[in-house]
Formats: sequence, structure tokens, C-alpha cells
Amino acid sequence: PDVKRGNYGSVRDSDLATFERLLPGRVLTDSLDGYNTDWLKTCRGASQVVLRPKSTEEVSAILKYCNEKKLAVVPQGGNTGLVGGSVSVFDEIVISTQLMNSIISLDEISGTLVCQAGCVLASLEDYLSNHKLTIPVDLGAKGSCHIGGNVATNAGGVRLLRYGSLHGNVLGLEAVLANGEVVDCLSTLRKDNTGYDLKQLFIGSEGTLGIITAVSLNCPQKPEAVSVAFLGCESFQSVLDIFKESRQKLGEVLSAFEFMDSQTMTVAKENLKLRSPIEDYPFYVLIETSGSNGSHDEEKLSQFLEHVMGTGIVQDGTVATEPTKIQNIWSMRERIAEGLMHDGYCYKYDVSLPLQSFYGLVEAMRERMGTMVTRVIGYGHVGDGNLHLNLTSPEYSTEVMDKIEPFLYDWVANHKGSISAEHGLGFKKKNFIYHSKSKSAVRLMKDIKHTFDPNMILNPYKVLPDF
Ligand code: FAD
Ligand code: S2G
Ligand code: ZN
Repeated sequence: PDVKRGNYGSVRDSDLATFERLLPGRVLTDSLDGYNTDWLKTCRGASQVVLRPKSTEEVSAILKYCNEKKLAVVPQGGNTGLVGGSVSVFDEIVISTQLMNSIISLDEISGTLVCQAGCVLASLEDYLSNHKLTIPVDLGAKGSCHIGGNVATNAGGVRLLRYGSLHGNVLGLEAVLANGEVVDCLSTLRKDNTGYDLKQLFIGSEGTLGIITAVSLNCPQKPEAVSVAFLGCESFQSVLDIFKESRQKLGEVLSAFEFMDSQTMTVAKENLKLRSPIEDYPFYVLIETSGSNGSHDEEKLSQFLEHVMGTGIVQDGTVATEPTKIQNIWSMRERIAEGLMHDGYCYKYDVSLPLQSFYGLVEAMRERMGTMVTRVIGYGHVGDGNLHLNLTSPEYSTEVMDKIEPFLYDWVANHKGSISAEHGLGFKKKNFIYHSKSKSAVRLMKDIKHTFDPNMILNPYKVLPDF
């Protein structure tokens, strides 16, 4: 979308001198390509300065200064966001949480972790597993994304079905407002009904209300036994039937339910050279169970598999209990985003839909696009009603884009879905917010934005339209 630079200041030598004084040796002004390019390589910013604070106090001092000088900033974590929210649009200053990666405390009894926002998700998982705990959020970007970025985008991922969203698992957070004020909501209490629950406003705010500097997280016990079943079936209706059966028969040990269509499997095989553990089918289901007793869960899963194959809703399936086999099956699902990049340009859609019209969108887009695109694939967190619909072409084409949007968003809105289930709105999707939110809701969001960031320096041009 064409957008004009707001009337923000531009960084001068005197500003750089101040930043250098505040963050000695942690002010970057060259080879900033990695900070100016998003993971999809579709959004390129023109930031001239990257600031790398180590503490809340340093974030506070920087923001206070930038606010006074009306210098726009873009908070950045692992830069794995998929909606163009984590890179500048013009010359906004990048404030990176890369160096804010310390664990602050862990209460092993309650499983409450307090850590800085820049902790990488995978390293938190490793740290917690040494204490027989696990992180309640898991996604393909775990090797790079920061917990602060996960909270800022209210990341969903493959464990939401089991542990719920970050709105439930984040017990508290600390954030710094545009004027440098530190908001200390870093509670570790499970229950605290005293006044408005302010932390919830920052969860999913995508860097527009404040910079999250620390997070307090409720971490579940690490499951003793994990098993994964990978099943093949003939139709999407079978996928839904299997989902229903898994909720009934696997109940409390069900920890993930993902699906992929055959076009998605082709990406895994052709682009990533991965091998499927079963024959080719129109649809695939990945089911994970996590419990406290290995033999009990294995028995449960094998009986489940026997049952669903007996009824004919599953044509073939395999159960993995051995870690490397489990990892191979998961990476076939988690690396699809990477596989799609081999096609060239990826038009990425992440929508929520009622299950009865869920796969209809893939079929509608396949019919509409025909041979204009390399492929149209559907996969994702069907257990959360969240479809990842991706179309690819060798390079970007406005003709293709104009054929996809707004048709696809209209289709989702007409079927009472959400145009962004978990990735957020960022830069790319902000103008379609009215497909999923009312005018009065957006007006209220703008009032909140004005209260938190009256000079509009936090991640401008993102999330809210005409801002
Ligand atoms: P960034 O990309 O750096 O930033 C994302 C947004 O948050 C930006 O708007 C930024 O300004 C803001 N932000 C970052 N840090 C802070 C902070 N400390 N304070 C305030 N604002 C901040 N997402 C899902 O929800 N589910 C998935 O299953 C999933 N799978 C993925 C798989 C792959 C392979 C990839 C590449 C991405 C995937 N994502 C998924 C998207 C992305 O990983 C998530 O949005 C993630 O939470 C972003 O974290 P990050 O640290 O990389 O944030
Ligand atoms: C996933 C991210 C990648 C994509 O893999 O679950 O959230 O391609 C997605 O949408
Ligand atoms: Zn996802």
C-alpha cells in the first residue's frame, strides 16, 4: 500500500552521540541489511540506526529521548514476523531486544518463569526442560523468535490447542511507553483481579503501545511421554472426523492437531527433499499426545489408530515415539514456510474460519487462480480453526496480488472468519482490519494508541489503518 512518511525527525549526529553515550558500543549504523529485511524478504526498511539496549533502564532512556525528538522507532525481536511489522517502513530507528536475553527468575514449584523479552524461544525451552518444565508456546520460528516478539504478536503456534494462548499463559509483563515510563505489570500471581488487566493490551499490540522488556510466564510440567501419529486420509471431511474422534478418545493427552493437504506435502518432498513416513494421500493429519505415562499413552494412541482405520476415515498411519522420528515428522510440518520460499514469492494468508467452511477457501482460491500461480496450498492448526493458505509464484506480480486481494479477505469475512488468526496485521494487513473489526472497535483502539503513544513514534504505519 502507498504510504507517506510521517512528520518525524531525522537522526542527526547529535542524536547518534546521545545514543552512543546511552549505549556505548551498541549503536549500529552500517551493514544493517538483516535488520531492514523481513524474514519473507518482501518488506525492506531504510533504518540508518539500530540500537541494542541491555536493560529496561536503557530502553526507557532511549524512548524518552526519541519521544522528545519525535524520532520514530520500530521494536524488533527475532525478526521472524510475517506481516511486515518488524522492519521500518522509512527510516524509523530499530530498537532490538537481541541483548536483553537474561533469565530473571524461575519458581520451580509453580512453574513461573520471569525473563527478559529478548530470550530466544528455543533457549527458553532448553532451559526449562532442565527443570522438567516446558514453554506453553511452540512455533517453527523457535530458533530465532524472542519471547517478547511472541507476546507482542500473541503468537499461536502448535501448542495452543493444549495450553491456550499467551493471553492466558502470560502472568505479567514489564513494558516501556513511548515517553520512557516503565509499566511494571510483572506479576507472577495466577490470580489478581485488582483493576483493569493492563498487560492484556500489550499482548498482541505488535510494538505499537510500548516495548515489552520482560515477561512472566506460566510454564507447564514437561510431559514425560510424547507420541506423534501421522495419518493419511481421503477428504477434508475425514480430517474433521479424525479431529472429533481424537478429542473424544485422546482427550486430556491430545497436545497438537495439525493438517496438510497433498499440495503441501509436495512442497515438503520437492522443495525440501523430505520423505513422508506414509504413502501419498489427499490429506494428512499430525496428532501429538503428551502425557505422564508412556506405555499408557502409546496404548491409547494405538487403540485410537485401530479405531479410526477400522471406521475407514483413516487410510494409513504411523505412530512415532522415538525422538528422532518424532522430530522428522514435526519438521515436515514446521518447515513448510521455508519450503515455500524455494518457489520465489509467497502470498501468505493466516485466517480463522468456522470448520465447516474451512477448506472451502483453498478450493475457491485454487479455482480462482488456476495457472496464474505455481501452487495454492492449505495447512495449519486445524484444531484452532486456523488455516495457513499460501500461494506462490516465481516473483511478485501485481496482477496476481489484485486477483487475490480483496477477494480472499471478502470471502473470509463473508464466512465469519478472521483475516489474521495469529500472525497479526503489521504493515501488510492493517488496511483490511475492518474485515474483522467494527468501526467503533477500531476507533477505541485509536483512542488507546493516542493515550499510550501521543506522538505516534512506536511502530508507525502498522496495525491500525490511516495512522
Ligand atoms: P519480530 O518479528 O521481531 O517482531 C514482530 C512484531 O512484534 C513487530 O511488530 C515488532 O515491532 C513487535 N515486537 C517484537 N519484539 C517486541 C517487544 N519486545 N516489544 C514490543 N513489540 C515487539 N507465528 C505464529 O503465531 N504461529 C506460528 O505457528 C508461526 N510459525 C512461524 C514459522 C516460521 C518458520 C516463521 C518464520 C514465522 C512463524 N510465525 C508464527 C511468525 C513469527 O514467528 C511470530 O509472529 C513471532 O511471534 C515473532 O517473534 P519475533 O521475536 O521474531 O518478532
Ligand atoms: C505455521 C507460519 C508459516 C506460514 O507454520 O504454523 O504460522 O507459512 C505458520 O504461514
Ligand atoms: Zn501457524
